[in-house]
Amino acid sequence: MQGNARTERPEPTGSTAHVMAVHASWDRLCEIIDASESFLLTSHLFPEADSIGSEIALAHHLRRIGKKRVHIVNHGDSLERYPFLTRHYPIGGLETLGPTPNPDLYDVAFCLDVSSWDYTGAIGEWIQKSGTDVVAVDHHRSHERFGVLDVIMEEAAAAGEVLFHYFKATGAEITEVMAEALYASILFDTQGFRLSNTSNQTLRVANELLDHGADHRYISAQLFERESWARVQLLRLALGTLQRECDGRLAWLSISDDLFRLANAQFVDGDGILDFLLGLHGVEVCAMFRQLGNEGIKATFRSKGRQDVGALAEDLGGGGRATASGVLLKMQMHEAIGHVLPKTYALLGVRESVGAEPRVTVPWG
Ligand SMILES: [Mn+2]
Repeated sequence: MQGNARTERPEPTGSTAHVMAVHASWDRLCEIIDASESFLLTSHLFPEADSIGSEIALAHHLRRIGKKRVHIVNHGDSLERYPFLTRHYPIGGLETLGPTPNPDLYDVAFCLDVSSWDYTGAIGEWIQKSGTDVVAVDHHRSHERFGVLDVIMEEAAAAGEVLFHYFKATGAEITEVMAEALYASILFDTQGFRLSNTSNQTLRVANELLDHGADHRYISAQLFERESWARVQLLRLALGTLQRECDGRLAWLSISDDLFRLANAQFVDGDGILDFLLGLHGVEVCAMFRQLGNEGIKATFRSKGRQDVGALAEDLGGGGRATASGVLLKMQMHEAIGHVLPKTYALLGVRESVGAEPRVTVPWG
């Protein structure tokens, strides 16, 4: 059993004020963990590898330092996509918590990799109504600061990278399972160290995680080479709606409920399509409009780095990072597209769409 004692401290980068703020956060986080016995860990809707990797790594750490009650609870299914991570720790749904918010069930609720209550679903509602103290650990610039402590490192590539710095700062042992989970977080959120959130520091952290037993080739294969047939069918149908505008600098597509049905796929199966579009030569920004049942349209954005799609999403009422962002619009598909596209043209510095490809008519378009 390992204590939570602080040992050597690597210096965070950035301004003096930022360094001091980060140090203060580690101290405060350490105090909160020391003073608590029961923990609820959650993340955003449709949790992906950064969410789950962060949850698994933190749950393992808390168990190793002797905490008895540590529950990971997510809204929606998180078990199918990353069995190599989820085999290491049970992940429950709302049924774990029970229907009535109970302030006595947990001392602390960790909200990992999520910038707003809007993206926490039923679990977030339960936490808010229960009045449980919240600690947020995140790397999104637009974080709404809803915790008794918010540890937000915007320079970190992933929530998993933030947790790594915490473990290092407090001298916690990083086990092989934790290293694998954190490496998966970072590898996923940088899409294989390709996105502009990949800093020197990120690569140094990744290197240390390899030293702690993470296997780069294995984790890469688990994250990027396990596409389901339904996901590839959805990609095929979604590409039928692909539009190229602004002289090829903007690419966008839309996925209606019909397409999800045709592909026998779910909303979450559309994740990753934008990263594929970003591979197009000449494209600087891409957008995807996905119908989320009756909730509305989820618009997501990617940028190669010149344009700040985080600011675009914030302007629309959502959030994210400069290179990856999103917003849920309570609109019909055509309204959402009409609302968002002019703003993407403006982001690219053009007044209106120019050089649009003639739209290909497809039966489901
Ligand atoms: Mn993340």
